[in-house]
Amino acid sequence: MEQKLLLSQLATDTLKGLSANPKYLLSKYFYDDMGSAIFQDIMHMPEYYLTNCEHEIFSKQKNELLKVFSNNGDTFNLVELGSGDGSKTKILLHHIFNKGVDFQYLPIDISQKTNDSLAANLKAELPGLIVKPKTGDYFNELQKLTSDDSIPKVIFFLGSNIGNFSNEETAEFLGRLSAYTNSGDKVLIGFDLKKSPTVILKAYNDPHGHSRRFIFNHLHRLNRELDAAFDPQDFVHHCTYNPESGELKNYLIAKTEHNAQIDALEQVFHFEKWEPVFMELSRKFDLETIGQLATDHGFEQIRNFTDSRNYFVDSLWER
Ligand code: AVI
Repeated sequence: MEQKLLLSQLATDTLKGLSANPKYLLSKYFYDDMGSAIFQDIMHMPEYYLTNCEHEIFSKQKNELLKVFSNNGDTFNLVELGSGDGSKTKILLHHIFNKGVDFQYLPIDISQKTNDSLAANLKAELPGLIVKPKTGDYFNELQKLTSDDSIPKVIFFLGSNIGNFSNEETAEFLGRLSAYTNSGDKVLIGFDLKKSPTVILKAYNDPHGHSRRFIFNHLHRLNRELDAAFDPQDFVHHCTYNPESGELKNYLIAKTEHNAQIDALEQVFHFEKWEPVFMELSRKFDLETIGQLATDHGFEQIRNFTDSRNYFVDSLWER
């Protein structure tokens, strides 16, 4: 039932995106099982500095982080939106648990499979920790938490996932985050910062080809799930970085003029030679913009935790 619903949403969004001028596809569809596995490869490569930076911030500043999460060891719920395998968060979970602080970990993820494996993993690693995974939409789950709980929350949204949102989506996301938090609740949001364009472009145009595979997986997914007939040979991956706006953009560009049939949509799409299909935005921020986002959405910025190279920031805000 759920599979059918997801499929029809994919079909609807694909029809809309490929009928638009200029054409686009939505990056949220990168993350099927195959795409999630490729993203793990991306996170493990040295050029993709984002993961290492956040890992460094958590490893080196765990004491300071805990101090701002919990005044005098007061209890709290640590909620994580899009927890995935929780690899970075585990550094903090170990630390907070070992300090004897009374807290529960509530990871929220869209994938039941991911949640099950995280829960099993934490049970083995930290047997005494209370873990209550929630599977589903971030805000549906957050709403349930807000309505039935008076324990202060610290909400994580890590990895610069926020960078994949357009300005409108960012405003909507932060607006809803604000609506589902109470006075005194805190949020920790990971933002990738503006830096040398060479460093940024290498992270998204890596020599191992993982980023290319990641972007192309979208076409493979359409071939698999919508009976599309895309030939990856007809496209080339291209990424651009605009140092003024901080926008890293991923495209697929048609190498030849051609048609591609999508059976599930009963439609043929025409591509001109060198026609771009916009695939993903990955925005890089400056500290001033981050502070502005906090105040615009009713949060007070408490502290920025940066890595030693100032490549990345985990920004802590309070409602
Ligand atoms: C998930 N997200 C934060 C990644 C990013 O860096 O924007 C997705 C990604 N796209 C290409 N490489 C990684």
